[in-house]
Amino acid sequence: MADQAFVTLATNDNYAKGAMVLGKSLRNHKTSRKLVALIGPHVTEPAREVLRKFYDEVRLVDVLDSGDTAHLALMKRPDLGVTFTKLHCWTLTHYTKCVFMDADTLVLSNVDELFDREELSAAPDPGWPDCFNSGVFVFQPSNETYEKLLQRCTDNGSFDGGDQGVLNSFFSNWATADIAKHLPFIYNLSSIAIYSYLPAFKQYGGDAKVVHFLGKVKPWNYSYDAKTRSVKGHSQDPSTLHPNYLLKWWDIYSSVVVPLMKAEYGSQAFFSGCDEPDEMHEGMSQIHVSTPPSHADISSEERKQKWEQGQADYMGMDSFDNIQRKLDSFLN
Ligand SMILES: [Mn+2]
Repeated sequence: MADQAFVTLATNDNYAKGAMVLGKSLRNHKTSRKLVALIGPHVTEPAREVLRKFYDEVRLVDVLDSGDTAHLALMKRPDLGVTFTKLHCWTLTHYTKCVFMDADTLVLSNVDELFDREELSAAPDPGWPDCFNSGVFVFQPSNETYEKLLQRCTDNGSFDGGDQGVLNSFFSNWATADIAKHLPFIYNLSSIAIYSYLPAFKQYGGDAKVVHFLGKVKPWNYSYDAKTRSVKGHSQDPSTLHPNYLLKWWDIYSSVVVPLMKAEYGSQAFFSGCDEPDEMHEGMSQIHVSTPPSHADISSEERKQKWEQGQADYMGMDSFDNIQRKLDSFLN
């Protein structure tokens, strides 16, 4: 199985957090395949280091620096930068077959059986089911396919501005040609579907194997109360109906990813998104988090100590605005 891999993509540190949780969820469910993370140049060194703990291969894709077809394509279509980065997965020719998974997906059980499928297998998109959703798909790395995809991109662009449009135009007979290439929806379940067809979700949702956090608000945009183990501020989101997926994501993130990120950042500040007041007294976990504003009256010595322990009060006293004001007062 060394010639097959799950592949994901992180273009910044937020998506890197998603990739870490995805990687950990694949490991938790004991995949026998390799794990590959493609990263963009904006992913910082500490995040790369933590990604390496979950992924067998962390590969930098710098389209601007590649000097090849992708670079030329980007010159003509600068709007499609992230898309070109994603298409790069076809160049992983040291694998015979791969499953691409977006960094905003989460695996709920072992999904190695996906490798029984052929290129291009994917699940229907909930918005337009004759299109496949490009958050999870089976593909076969090939430089020839890669070049053709880029060519298509440069000539025709993308009808939706992203990789899903490009891939659906390229694999245009997906809807009708071969039902074996239609992955069951439980391999790419989005919360949008919970919204639009609740009875079906109640009937089949329990079989879900992969959750896709589709839409603008991603799991890492919320914050989490580690003390009560609850995700905060998601009342406007459809996932309120079944917030346990979001909770599952935060469970892995807060217990496994945050401690590794803290260790990697060292004395540098890392904003985890976890609130955990009074952790010193309760001894609940090793997660070091921002001090809640209610602690605003601590002495400056105490505050300095907290800052040095990586417990800066990002939302309050140590917020960027306050730091800037301080800097301005020195400069003026
Ligand atoms: Mn996605």
